[in-house]
Amino acid sequence: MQTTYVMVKPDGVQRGLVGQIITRFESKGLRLVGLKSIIPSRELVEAHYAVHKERPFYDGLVKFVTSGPVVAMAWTGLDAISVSRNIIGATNGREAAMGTIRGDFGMDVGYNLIHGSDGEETAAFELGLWFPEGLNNWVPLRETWVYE
Ligand code: D4T
Repeated sequence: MQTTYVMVKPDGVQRGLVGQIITRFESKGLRLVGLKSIIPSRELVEAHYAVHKERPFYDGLVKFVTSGPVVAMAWTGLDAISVSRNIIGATNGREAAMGTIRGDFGMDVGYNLIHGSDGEETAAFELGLWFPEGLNNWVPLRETWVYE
């Protein structure tokens, strides 16, 4: 089992897509182990996107993600990291496959609605950053019918 960090960005919250986005992860069979709505500090977002510090879009990205509430989530499941990346879709909404969140709802690279960890190390780092209080340890009864 893996746990991944997923975040609805300010554009997804402002556009009222939080419910539809959560539904996709929930109905796929992933287990929700952390959820909160926060307006993140600049410090937190800078740490989250530290790998992009030298990229030309970094300053705009930090400004965007600190501009309003985000919905921070942690989802657990078998291969949860790649499964979540598939649910999310390619970075640019105009190129993302239909049926993915970005493909169905997005038109832009910057305003791309949602973030998902891209590997096990990143997931561990991001979960520690956004959920220092820890995650809920539980197994939903329905999981009996999710995995054979
Ligand atoms: P995240 O990290 O938000 O899940 O997105 P991706 O994993 O799909 O994409 P990424 O790491 O390449 O980019 C991180 C973040 O930066 C924004 N961005 C990216 C941007 O504003 N302009 C750009 O040209 C690129 C490449 C979007 C996602």
